[in-house]
Amino acid sequence: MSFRTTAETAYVEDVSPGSGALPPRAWYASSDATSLSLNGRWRFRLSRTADAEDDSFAAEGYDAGDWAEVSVPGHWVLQGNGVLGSPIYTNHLYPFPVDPPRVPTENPTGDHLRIFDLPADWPDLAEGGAVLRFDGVESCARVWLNGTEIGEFKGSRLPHEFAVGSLLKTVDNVLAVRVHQWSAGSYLEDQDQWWLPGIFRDVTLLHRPAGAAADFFVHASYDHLSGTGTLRVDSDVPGRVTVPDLGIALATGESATVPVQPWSAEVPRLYAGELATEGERVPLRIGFRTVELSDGLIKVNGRRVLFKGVNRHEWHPERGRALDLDTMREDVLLMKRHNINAVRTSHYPPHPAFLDLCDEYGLWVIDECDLETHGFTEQGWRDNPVDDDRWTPALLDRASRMVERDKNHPSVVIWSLGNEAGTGRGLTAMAEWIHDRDTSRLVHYEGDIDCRDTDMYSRMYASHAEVERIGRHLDGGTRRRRELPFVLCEYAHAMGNGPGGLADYQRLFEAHERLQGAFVWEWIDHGIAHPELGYAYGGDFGEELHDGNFVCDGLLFPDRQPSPGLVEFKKVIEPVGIGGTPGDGTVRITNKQDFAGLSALSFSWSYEVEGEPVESGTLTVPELAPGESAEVKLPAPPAAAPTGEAHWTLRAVLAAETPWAPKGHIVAWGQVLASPRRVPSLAPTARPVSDAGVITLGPGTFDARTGALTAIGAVPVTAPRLDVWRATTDNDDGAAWQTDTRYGLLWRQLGLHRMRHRLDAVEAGEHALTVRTRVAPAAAEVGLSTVYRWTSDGDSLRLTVCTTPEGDWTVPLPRLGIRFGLSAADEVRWFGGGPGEAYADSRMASTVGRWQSTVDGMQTPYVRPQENGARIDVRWAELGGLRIEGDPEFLLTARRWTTEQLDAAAHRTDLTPDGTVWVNLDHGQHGIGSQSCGPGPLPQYHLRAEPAEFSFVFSPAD
Ligand code: IPT
Repeated sequence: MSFRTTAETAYVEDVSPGSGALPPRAWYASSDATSLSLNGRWRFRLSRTADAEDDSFAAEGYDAGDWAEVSVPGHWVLQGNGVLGSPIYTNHLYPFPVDPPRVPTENPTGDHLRIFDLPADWPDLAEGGAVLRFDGVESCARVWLNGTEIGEFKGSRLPHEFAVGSLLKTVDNVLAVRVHQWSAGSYLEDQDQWWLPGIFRDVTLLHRPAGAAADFFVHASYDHLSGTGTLRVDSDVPGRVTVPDLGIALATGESATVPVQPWSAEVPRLYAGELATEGERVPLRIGFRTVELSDGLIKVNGRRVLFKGVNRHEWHPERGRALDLDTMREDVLLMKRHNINAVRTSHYPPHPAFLDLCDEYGLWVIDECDLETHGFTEQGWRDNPVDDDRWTPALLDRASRMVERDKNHPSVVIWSLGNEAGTGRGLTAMAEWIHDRDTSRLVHYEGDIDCRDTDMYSRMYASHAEVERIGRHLDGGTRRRRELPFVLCEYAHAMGNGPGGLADYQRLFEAHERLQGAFVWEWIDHGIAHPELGYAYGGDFGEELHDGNFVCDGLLFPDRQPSPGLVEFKKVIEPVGIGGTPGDGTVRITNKQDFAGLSALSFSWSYEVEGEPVESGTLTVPELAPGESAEVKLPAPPAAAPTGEAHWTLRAVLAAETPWAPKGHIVAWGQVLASPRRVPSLAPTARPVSDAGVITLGPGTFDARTGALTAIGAVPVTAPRLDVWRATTDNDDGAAWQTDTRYGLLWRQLGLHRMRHRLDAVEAGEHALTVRTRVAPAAAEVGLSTVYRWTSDGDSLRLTVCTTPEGDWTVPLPRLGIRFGLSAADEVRWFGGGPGEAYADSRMASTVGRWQSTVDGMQTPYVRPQENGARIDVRWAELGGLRIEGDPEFLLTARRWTTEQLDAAAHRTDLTPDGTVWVNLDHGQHGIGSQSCGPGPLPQYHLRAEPAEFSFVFSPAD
């Protein structure tokens, strides 16, 4: 038996973009033309192959009464509880044999049926035409209306329109859409995400009155020297353009120059206007801005801009890429509230409404085409469609569908050809077409290392050192490239705990003007809500090939709760710098924005002793132009302040409500030490007393044979002992292709997760109990000679830990500290860094203060469990009836399971309380870095195996 493509289904494997669709044009919502949304419940039938069923279902009168139903927009694999197939996650591997343009015979095919009547207000069918618009269908669709085939198309995240006026009826219209999961188009859509077939964006029927606007291009530039804007609207159908606020009234094709306020991401001034053609009025939202390459820099309105960006995939944990407006708005609000000013729409044009929000709230956008052929890297890019002329029409079709749809958005400042598609003639053709069609924006593509086709040098995951070389123009490369500005289109891989190293990158971007910023990979974890697993990731649906939790690498958890990475990012990219030198009575305020002054902000100070506010007031900050700084005098410390460690906490908050956050929203902050900490002292006066196998020392009770602490006062404890292991993070484990040292693997090879504790001596001395041990893994010569020295003043108990590495340590330690167990603990209070987790290279957002949480509240819900939740710089903490003071400050972690259980868990639902609260007090932890896709922690954040001494004072809490 042989399988073959029948003539009926040949279009599926045809490299062409399709047939029957109208030419691409601007996407807009008419003021007066009627439209009908065809979103809602559709009849649905799934077949295993493209040709299993004939097209009789498209005929009028077909009875689909026994079919299933799905929601449109939607992906059928997310709607049938597994009955309608399931999602597949691969990063770059094609989940089918690579034999372009052929696709597997097993090609899940969803027949969709929708019967509809025209609404009562639909104009007479004889007047004007009608257009049927699909905003997104993955990956290939064939469409019939009332039994007549109207076309087929590919290009999943791009709009396709069909003229259907002559086919419409008043009632009982039958819209039939056959969607194939795999098509030739799939080869162009190998983005790192779930493969999710379906009609996942809106389906709309648009009335097109006679004389309606068709396509139009709003050109609105800004001359920063004269302060004027020039408007010209080119329209296929002539008409009049009015902008009442500017007194503009002119014909299409004509231009007017008037004084305007420019549009920027910081101050997104939009002017309401209208295009009126004979048959239709179209609302315009005009933002005047000029994007140019000048002096080797990307300039907007004459100024260098710095992108503080994220890569945004469209994601919802239940609905996949079928996003509603509220979810899109939530993304934009969360971005604005976290100081983000730019988005790369990785790796396809988003739902068009998202760009309206970017215009309105203010975000710079790199609009990226729906193109990735990453899987060809497996064969050295041989047969890559972007270097094969047969595919060029499909590439040009994609480029034009993006540009034509989105060209009227002021927020879009850069077009991107796509992602990870190698290089080739097809990409060059796309770049040429785009440059020619739209001279008012720049072109981006990362894979073009020589920048032949692009207007900027772009890279992903380059190390700090390399980025610095690029910033200093020491990176070599072609002459063309050397003259171009630089962006990191992806960096700081936000998978699991992390990213670390953000602040070190930001310093470089602020120091070198060629470095125009960067886009964190990525915005949100693509976890799929799952009844047993919490959130599913690759492999959880039994996929043959998959890339595990590499799909959960965002700054937001799947439910859109900000992860610590986002909180860190907000701090690192804050638009106002606030810092000072301890003790000099001033604070330095820097306006780090590109356009705006400080008038939207108000500043305050708070004087805090031991984290408790003593007095607060407003700080008068002079108006500062972008880039300017001033030293601002702090008030005298409050006379009545109690003694103790004190800080000035300075905040910049919104002076008034904005469209994206309420008045008082904290935009930026800083702390200045006012009076240093005094470390706990304890006079060792108590003596160890030995009796019946038990040693007591002050409030401490010990096993006399092992020297193990068993209780502090009335609080039973599982004895503290040295701990060097952490449940490796995704960044510790690193990506398989990483050539740099992947410490997570080396640690495990060395056996740091199975350290043995050898007891050498228990010595009860005059004023101390000393326990000598050696902590080491089987099969290795390395070890840590570790001495626990206990002293007491009768009320409190001090533990001093002294460790000395032995042997040849060639790796840093994951952590260095002690772990002990409490039989009960819930509330946790501490003075130190908070409120959230922080590590050596992800600690900018940690504020010194008095914090309170619970053991459960201290867990960070990474989709794949791993080390999390450490609070840094803790001076003292109270939990489980104990007060613990550190000398020096320590990292605090408390959880209801052991590190070993955390390490073994694949999903959060694998974690169950084991009856003990396990507390880690760390002298240090290894940095976090970004090695799940980028560089590891910088050397200064490595936790070297070195002699160390640290201590804790334990007392029963009052
Ligand atoms: C880079 C991709 O562009 C992006 O889609 C995503 O896969 C990211 O990596 C990792 O999460 S490609 C890089 C691995 C070379």
